[in-house]
Amino acid sequence: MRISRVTVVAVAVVLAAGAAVPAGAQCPSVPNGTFDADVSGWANFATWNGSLGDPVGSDQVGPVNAGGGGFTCGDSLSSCLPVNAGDRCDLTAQAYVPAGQPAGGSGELSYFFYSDGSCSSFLSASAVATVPGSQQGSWVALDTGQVTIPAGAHSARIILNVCAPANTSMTVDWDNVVSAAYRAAVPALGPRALLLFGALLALAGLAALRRLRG
Ligand SMILES: [Ca+2]
Repeated sequence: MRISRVTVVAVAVVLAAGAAVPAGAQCPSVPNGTFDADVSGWANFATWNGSLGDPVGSDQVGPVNAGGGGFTCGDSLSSCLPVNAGDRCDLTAQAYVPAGQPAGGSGELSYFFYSDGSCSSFLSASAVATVPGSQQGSWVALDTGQVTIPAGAHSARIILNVCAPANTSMTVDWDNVVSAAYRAAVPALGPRALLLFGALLALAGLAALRRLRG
């Protein structure tokens, strides 16, 4: 049985699409990222809020009180999570800044990495996704984008950070914290690319027909 050029092209397209999605990595698994009933797995500035969430149940971080000394931050820390250096991960969450918060404050989402296995020896912090204090009254999706677990890292914490400008108080609610393998967005084909792709398939089909008629 002869394999037509159309089949070869179709198989190549399927293989190329598959290659755009990287193999899964073992990313730190978020403890209780939906805060359905409590904030178990989280410590420090971590108070369960049963009246706010998406759906209800969130981690209220704050109030962080800054005195005259300047910008002050407080963290809600996840429990210590094992990581594998080189894995590519992506950290996402939703943040809610209640009305009346200082516009100059912020909520920040990131990983902290440690060189030991028990989150004792700080190594580095990942890229940070930020909600500004001025974006109040709605749930805002935050995404760190691709984070490569750094060489030498053996454990990590997820950090829900809230920062207040001098002489203010800042609170941010958090929900749906997810840590997962990073998946590159596969670019959608535009109308022109689709037309070109269709024309190429048609040409390949015609060539195959001519060969069959011999
Ligand atoms: Ca929730």
